[in-house]
Amino acid sequence: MAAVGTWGFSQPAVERIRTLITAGQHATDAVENALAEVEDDPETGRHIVGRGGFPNSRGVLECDAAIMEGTAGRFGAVAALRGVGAPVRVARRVMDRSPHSLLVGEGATAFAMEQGFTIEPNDNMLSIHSAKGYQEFLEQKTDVRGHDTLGLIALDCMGNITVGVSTSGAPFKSPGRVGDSPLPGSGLYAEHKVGAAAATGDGDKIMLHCPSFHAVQLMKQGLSPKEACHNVLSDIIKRIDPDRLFEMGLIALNVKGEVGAASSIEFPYTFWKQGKDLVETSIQHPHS
Ligand code: SD4
Repeated sequence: MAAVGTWGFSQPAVERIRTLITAGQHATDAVENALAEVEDDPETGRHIVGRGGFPNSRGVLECDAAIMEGTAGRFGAVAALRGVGAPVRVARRVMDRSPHSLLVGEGATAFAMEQGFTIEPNDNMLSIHSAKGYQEFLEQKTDVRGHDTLGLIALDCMGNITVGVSTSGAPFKSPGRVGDSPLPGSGLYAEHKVGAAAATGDGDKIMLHCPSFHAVQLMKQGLSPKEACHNVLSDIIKRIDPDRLFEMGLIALNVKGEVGAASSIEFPYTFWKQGKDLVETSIQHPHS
């Protein structure tokens, strides 16, 4: 059993996964539940995940979330979803109860309604902090930037590996903008008997490189999660103009419970492995 999460603020969510999988919960349920708790609390998630996230340029919160289960190779995602406090729960329904993989915008909202989710007015979706941030954006008094997708990977006691991600995307983005997070292979990827990976950072750039798919394929070829993440990042660096290197953090976990990360920025991530008492935080320094 093991779990890993992007950024320091994933610590309580990784702790939650540890409790759930130790009690025998399936990795998919544990990832969904841990992500949803952060999403639905407006004060957690650094204002970039679920309820309480920064809205788009018109003041409306639009969220992206996805879940991928390695065991059965299943995937579900929503993008630019409005009015739902815990978008990953809708992504899970897309995976479990629809013939589709990704639903966006109005169609995602309609599906959520059909599935019994309450669609809340936008005012309920913003926190005091995110509403204030939006006001400052309108008054051109803010330089809020953020690349803080919450990505979580869990390996349960049966060897199931599942990855989930959630974000409200780039603060004050264009309506309808979708980042890397809900795109399989870019924001997340999982493969049975191999491992899983998740990305965070500048999704408009990340999505061109499919880093999560790449990392999992390298683990399949025998690389450790750390080697895989580093190879993905160096491969990107080789292919782009150095001045155009973008913000990206990548985490990976294999089915042996080994963890790795690589980043182009200072990137804390948190992890736990069976046999350890505590969820630990590690800081990945750029290119190190
Ligand atoms: C995205 N990678 O939507 C996500 C979250 C983020 O700026 O980093 N936002 O691009």
